[in-house]
Amino acid sequence: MDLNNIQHLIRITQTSIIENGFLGWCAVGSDGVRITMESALTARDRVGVQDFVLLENFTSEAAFIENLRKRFKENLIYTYIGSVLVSVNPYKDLEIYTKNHMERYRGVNFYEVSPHIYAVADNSYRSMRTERRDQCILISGESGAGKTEASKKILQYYAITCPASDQVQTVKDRLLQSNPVLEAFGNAKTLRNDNSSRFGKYMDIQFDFKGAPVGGHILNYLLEKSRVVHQNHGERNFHIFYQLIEGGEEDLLRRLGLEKNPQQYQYLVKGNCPKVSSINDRSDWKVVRKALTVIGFNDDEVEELLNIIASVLHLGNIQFGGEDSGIAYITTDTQIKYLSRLLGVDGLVLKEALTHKKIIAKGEELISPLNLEQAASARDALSKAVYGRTFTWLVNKINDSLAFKDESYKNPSVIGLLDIYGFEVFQHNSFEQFCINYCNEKLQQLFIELTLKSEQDEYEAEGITWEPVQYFNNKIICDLVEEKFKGIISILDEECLRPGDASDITFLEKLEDTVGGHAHLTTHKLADGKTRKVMGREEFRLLHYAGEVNYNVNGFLDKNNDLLFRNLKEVMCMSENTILTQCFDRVELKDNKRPETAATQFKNSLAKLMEILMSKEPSYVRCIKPNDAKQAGRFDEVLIRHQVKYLGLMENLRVRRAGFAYRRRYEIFLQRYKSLCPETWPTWEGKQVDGVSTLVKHLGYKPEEYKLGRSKIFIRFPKTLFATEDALETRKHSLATKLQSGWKGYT
Ligand code: AOV
Ligand code: MG
Repeated sequence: MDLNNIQHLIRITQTSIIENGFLGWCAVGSDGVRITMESALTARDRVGVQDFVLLENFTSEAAFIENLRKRFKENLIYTYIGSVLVSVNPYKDLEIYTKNHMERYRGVNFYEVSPHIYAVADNSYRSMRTERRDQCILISGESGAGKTEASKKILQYYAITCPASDQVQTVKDRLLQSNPVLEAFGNAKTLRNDNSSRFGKYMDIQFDFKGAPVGGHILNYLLEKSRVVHQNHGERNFHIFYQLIEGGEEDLLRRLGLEKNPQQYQYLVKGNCPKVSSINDRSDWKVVRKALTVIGFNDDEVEELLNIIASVLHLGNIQFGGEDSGIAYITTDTQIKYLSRLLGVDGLVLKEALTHKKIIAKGEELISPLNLEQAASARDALSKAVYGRTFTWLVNKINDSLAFKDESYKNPSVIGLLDIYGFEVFQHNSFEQFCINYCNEKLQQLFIELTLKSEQDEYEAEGITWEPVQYFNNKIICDLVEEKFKGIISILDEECLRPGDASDITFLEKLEDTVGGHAHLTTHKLADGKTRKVMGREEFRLLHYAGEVNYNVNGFLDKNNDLLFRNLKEVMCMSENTILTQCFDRVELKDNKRPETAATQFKNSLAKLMEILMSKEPSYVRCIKPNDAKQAGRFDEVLIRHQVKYLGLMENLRVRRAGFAYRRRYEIFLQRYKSLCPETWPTWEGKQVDGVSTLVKHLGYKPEEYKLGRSKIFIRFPKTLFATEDALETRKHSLATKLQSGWKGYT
């Protein structure tokens, strides 16, 4: 048998998976001899089962966990549930992300090689190319489970394996380099993760008709701005502050008026954690500095950006006196001098703005002095606004640099990558955790809608006989948070808008009154004797899909209002720093309308995101965190079982086992494969369903392999479709050979 032929026709069939319970290679030579090359996968690759669908006892959670454990011990962190990839964070570098690995997954069907994040990336890419349908890859899992790492691996895969030209290379470089920059400004060390994403990120990668990445676009979601001014014990501020201080060149720091010691800065000392063993701020600084240049920031822009970062630190060190009189004044003039120079603002005006409040009532300006506490909170509000808006500016700037410039080519194909902040629970949970966990509820809801629910709804709609699988639908929690008038966000907004005695506590009381009886919400007042003990007076508890979280209402109203006094906005508008003048637009000063609250903005942006995701064909990566100690090799069974449960993996498996791997609308299926059957080629005149029926019978599909629904064919095993794809390939190949030898007709 000709070896070239084997290579050309090499295909795995899933026969071996289904029949033997492990993956083996099957190659078919041109002489029709089928050989099995199991050696292509090592014995180690075959520890446990690579697809949970193959578990003998597939309804047993214990068997599921045992399979994960066996594989994890062998550093096999990836396992499928059908086409969903389950990934367990190894907390150590594995040699599985090399160029050689990328090559192994390129253009190869999902089941031909061992499970890998590259297989998911490649599969989406090929679907996008062959079916011309936009894709998205949704990565979920709790904080520290490995979402951000997974999304970076996917991006790297496209950057290395997709076709490139000089122009495309620039786009690839920029796509890759956007990561260190956004992580520097948007990630921080938390108790859950040393590199925790503190913003949600959705990135579109755009491809041209040749399949080369030609552009990108990022949507960012609610940055955790409060971290700029406060960090819990053991946590840090955003990485960029430490990178600049530790890595910044001496004359740069001198110019910025910064000392080489993070402990000097009030905004960096709250968590008492300036250094993290897993992070090298100094070398990260170099990476970020270079990345800014690759993305296309010129020196002036970098200078202005760093002026802002340094200014935030100086702002944090501004202190106030005036305890006796009750009227605040600034006691730290050095900071004002630096701020005035770095931001190009008048020092006196800034001082005045930091200690007075200006409001416009009935067309008249009213200025009143602030007390100590008010001044400190005005200062912090300014720092948060400056940092938050600069972050958005940064994302916009990166988007400009990634923008697809070819006007003549209107509709690039898209693969979207979603990497949000994972579900998190701390000892103290505030407005930020509420938003983050709500965002995770939405993503879980989408997973349910698109896999568990829609799969079963579709069988019903298509008239396919089906044994329903029960699952927990978290829509009830999403509704509790976002419903009009009586959802938590509505109640919070109402308190934010209500003049008079509205406070965090009245918000809590209103929650009790309105949704107190809800199965997923408890408050101190409503809790039974047992839970009352463990619940504070200022807390409400949500029973999320991923577990219980107590939220402390302290600060909810302020954070949701997210107000910045007018005179501070005015100072920023007058700044000579051009980034700031883009961030603080004068138009905002003219508009006296109350802006939407933070939670409502977030809710609306998530609704838009869901629409974007629903319009694309999704793939899922479900990340699992193996232990809370961030340690390699430790498989904490209790923790893992909890995640398997709430991620709905068992239900996912049950639906998958009972279901059909592929489905295609009749017209699409017929269009693609009609050349394989003399009766359907070149056109089928009758009903589409009859054409498909004729075609699959001709191809030798057995009755148990497929079902015909109202508008679609359902195929149970991937191997059936692979065999059909193989036949198509062979047909194309023989056609090409004929054409090469001068053949002109085709019947
Ligand atoms: P997350 O994105 O899911 O958490 P990360 O992707 O940041 O979690 O992963 C946390 C840490 O785990 C990383 O910094 C790595 O040290 C390690 N890690 C994750 N995946 C891998 C991998 N495939 N190989 C080696 N190490 C890995 V959060 O952003 O906090 O929700 O909000
Ligand atoms: Mg992350």
